[in-house]
Amino acid sequence: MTLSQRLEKNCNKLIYDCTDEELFCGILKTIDELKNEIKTKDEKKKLYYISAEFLIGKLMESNLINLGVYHDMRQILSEYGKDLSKITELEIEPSLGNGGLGRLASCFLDSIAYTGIDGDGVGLLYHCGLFKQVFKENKQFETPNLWLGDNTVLNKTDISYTVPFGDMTLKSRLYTIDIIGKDRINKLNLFDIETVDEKIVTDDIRYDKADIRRNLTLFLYPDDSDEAGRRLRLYQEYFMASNGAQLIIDETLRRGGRLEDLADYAVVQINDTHPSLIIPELIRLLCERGMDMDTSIKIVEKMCAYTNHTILAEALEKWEAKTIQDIIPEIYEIIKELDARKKSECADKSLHIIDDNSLVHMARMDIHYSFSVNGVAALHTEILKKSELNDFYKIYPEKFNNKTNGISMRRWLTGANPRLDGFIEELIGRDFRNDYEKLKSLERYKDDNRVLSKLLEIKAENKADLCDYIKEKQGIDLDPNSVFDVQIKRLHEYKRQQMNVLYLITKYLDIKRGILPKRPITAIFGAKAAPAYTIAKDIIHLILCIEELIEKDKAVSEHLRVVMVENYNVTWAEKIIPASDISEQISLASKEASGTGNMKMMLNGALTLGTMDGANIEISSLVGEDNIYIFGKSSDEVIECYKKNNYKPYDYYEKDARIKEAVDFITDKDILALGDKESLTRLKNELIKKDYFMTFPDFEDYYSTKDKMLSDYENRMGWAKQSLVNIANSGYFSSDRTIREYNSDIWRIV
Ligand code: 26V
Repeated sequence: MTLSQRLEKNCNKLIYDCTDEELFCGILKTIDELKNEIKTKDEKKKLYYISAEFLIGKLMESNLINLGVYHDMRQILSEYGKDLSKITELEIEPSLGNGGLGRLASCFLDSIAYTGIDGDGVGLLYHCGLFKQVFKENKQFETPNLWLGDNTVLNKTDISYTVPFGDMTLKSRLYTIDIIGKDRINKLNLFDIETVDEKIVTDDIRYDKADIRRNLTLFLYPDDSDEAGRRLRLYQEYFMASNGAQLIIDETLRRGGRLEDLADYAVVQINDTHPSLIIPELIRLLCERGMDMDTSIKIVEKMCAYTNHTILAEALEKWEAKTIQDIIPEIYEIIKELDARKKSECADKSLHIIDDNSLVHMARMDIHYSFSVNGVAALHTEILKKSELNDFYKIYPEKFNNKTNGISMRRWLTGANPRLDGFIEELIGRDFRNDYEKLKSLERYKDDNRVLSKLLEIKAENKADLCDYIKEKQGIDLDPNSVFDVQIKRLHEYKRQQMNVLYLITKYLDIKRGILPKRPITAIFGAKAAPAYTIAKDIIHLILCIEELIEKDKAVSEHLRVVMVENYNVTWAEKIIPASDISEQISLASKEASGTGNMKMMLNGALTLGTMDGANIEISSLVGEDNIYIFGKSSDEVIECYKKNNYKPYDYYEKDARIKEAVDFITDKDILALGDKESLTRLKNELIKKDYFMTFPDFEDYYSTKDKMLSDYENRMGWAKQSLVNIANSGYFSSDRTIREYNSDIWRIV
């Protein structure tokens, strides 16, 4: 049966006569049928990728791509005047993730399945997931994102485990999502409890944080600014770890493995510290089944590998011993034993799992009891080895390794940018999809004006599409001929959205004075702030106030627009990234572990404006300094500066007229007329008095580098050439490459 006949059969109607809804259902059925034709082979050893978040995005398109029928499906539909992108609009994006860590986990699941590795994801099924962001009065508000509905991608299983807490026992239910590869189907295992109750949540996401039976799997990262929130998080983390551990043991036994050989059957990749309790939980379960403590520990050490995703101290999890003792007493006893063993070996207190203040350091437990510890980009791993985790590196040098992050090229090129994907195929054939390093051969076109013009044309079309989409979603008219300057990522002070805003204020004031940019600029932001992160919310408030100020000022808005998209998510990213010209990667050097948006925009032909941080460093060495715009202090300088502890933002504010003018404008009467005085004043004072992430010292360099970039943009063919070099060198960032490295160095699954 041809694909077209199959689709027609599954729609029960001629394609031509189908509505988009009918086609949506027909395509789902077609995907199911094709999937069922794939025979998945179980290997002896299996990978479990355990993570608090999976930012999976919509699945229909990527499923079609991995099944190898995406291009045909688009073609068939277009022959009947239908548009696949319109049909996929109907799919609801799952809300199971927050940012880079969760998106990475999803790109990894895609590559694990696609490269043929036997490996599943393990996580929680959050009913409201991450909150939905709503803008009112130029501020972020949070509402529950009830994404589940009558969701079609989730399969309910009959698998259920009991999870023993100190005060109660909870029963889980396993749901799965199929992760479709080329010739195997893996699973994302998501655990839930049946007693969870969405009705306890108010519109502004308040609920009884102590009612664990009803709230356990409602939200990802519940607000932990109070004790009840922190306790809930620990309940979640243990629930995830225990279910994961029970699943691993069950599946091993089902495959004929013995518990003594568990490490030959299962390897666990711990994605940051949220799932770390799987270490003591596996030990507990092995002991419960009659194994002695020494043997269980030896087995678990051989099974677990830990990935660190951040060096920000506040993000490295620490739990009060008494909280663990109270909520999961059996686990606490095991952690105490694990700690005692290391205390007897190492005097150095920085290596102790439980410190003198009775805080349990999760990352320390991971490092002691895993066989592999990896960072996510070259600089990040070096910083871990040289400073943050140096004491551990000294005793376990063999455990440390780097795995530079990657992205699913199928989602971020083929799915998100079919125009560019198709053009690349025209130029170099389709073989690059089996090995993305082959994109390199595009470089032979770098002086070919026809190719360069076509690249500019594709970008222009993508920008026009984005304008239509933003118009439809937010009612805003943007100029597709302007430069699209994009910063899309979680809102955090270290990522320095505030520096971008200060630049935009400077441009605004220049325009007011009659100094006009050569071409209009459209600054696009997408970001959610953690609900209790006040300064991050203040930054969003400032961005939205400036957006409104400019929108109302015709004289300025012809030259400069600011737009913050509401509820930034994977779907937004898929629309924005192919339309981006400038990729803002401006974190304070040493703070961004890797970044992955930087890779996605590079692949889609944007040029990076960035600091020497995270994977920007690898991007820079791949494209060469002529094809990237680097500014700012180096990580060594920044680390030195923190050591000296003598940075005084006020000195910069006083001495640099541009900084002073921009910062003062935050509380200018025109802004105050649109915003909240308390919030804006707090932000201004934070910058002048603290500026912990050193915006001011990098500002002048940022300002002039960005201006240089805007002026280079006017040399359209020169820009297109730089863009082509970026695309051609992005193959290294395929997550297929990253996963092959994980497999050959860590997992070793055949
Ligand atoms: C930490 C916390 C701390 C408490 C509030 C909620 C919360 C949520 C997540 C996290 C972990 C943050 C770690 C993270 O997302 N790291 C990012 O990982 C990406 C993938 O490796 C990497 O590209 C980014 O640079 C890094 O920031």
